[in-house]
Amino acid sequence: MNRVQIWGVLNVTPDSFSDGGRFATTDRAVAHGLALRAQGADVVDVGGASSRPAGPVYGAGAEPVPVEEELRRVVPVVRELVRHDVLISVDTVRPEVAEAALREGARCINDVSMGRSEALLAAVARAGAEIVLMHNRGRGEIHDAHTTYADVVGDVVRELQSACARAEEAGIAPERIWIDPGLGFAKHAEQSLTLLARLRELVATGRRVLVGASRKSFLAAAAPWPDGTSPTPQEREPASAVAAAVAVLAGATAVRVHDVRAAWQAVRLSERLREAGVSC
Ligand code: PMM
Repeated sequence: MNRVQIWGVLNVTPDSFSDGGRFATTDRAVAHGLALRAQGADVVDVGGASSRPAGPVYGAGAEPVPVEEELRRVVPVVRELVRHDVLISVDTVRPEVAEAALREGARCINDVSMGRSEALLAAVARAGAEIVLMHNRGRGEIHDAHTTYADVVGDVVRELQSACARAEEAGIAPERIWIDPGLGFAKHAEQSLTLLARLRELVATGRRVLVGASRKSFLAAAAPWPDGTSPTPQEREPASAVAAAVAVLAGATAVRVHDVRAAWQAVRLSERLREAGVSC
């Protein structure tokens, strides 16, 4: 069976929920990208604009970043990491950023808008690159208009399938398309938990599945501290490792994580367990 990929998150942003500001300069971001690779990341996922959605979890959500600023953050980091032969995905919803990153040698665009932009899809198709279509509604805000599902897993699979069809119509080869359940985006904590528990239904589509549970608030909601307080994002590593293990046992192709060293152990052990017959 193929090895499960580990995608290391590299947020070149001042305001990401879990590691905001730590890698906001090009030099620090490049150094962290190289460290992630050395720790075992197969892909480094570079983001220059936080996608933190508005709602009860994050309040007002992330400030919109002008496209010039996103380009300024992302392009030099991609250029330098590609020069060091790091496989790069770029987390963006903007066609200008996708196009510039692909020109610098990024192999994949991680699109948390599930393929909303025709121009972005066309840029990926032209470059012969890969795309992650992450399930989302609106900008991921957690309010009734977005979080009403007949059956959260069935609806997410159906909406992802129609996004895949649009990507294929735009000229992206089916084997270059990934799907992602979009945990925490337009989903209450219980809905994210259900998607993780029933991940097999996404895997059954035959598409490659990427799962991003790392440090998300639904993990904290499921496992608050004994005094009722919520573990901080950094305190969610043990839960993140469990979620990565569940994803591997359900047949995911890759996990997107902040702490690559912790995920390495969880993923490698889960692969051994899967070979021994354990499944989720
Ligand atoms: N989550 C975040 C950002 N980008 N991309 C994909 N494909 N899947 C995710 O779950 C996902 C994502 C949340 O923010 P973070 O970068 O701070 O983890």
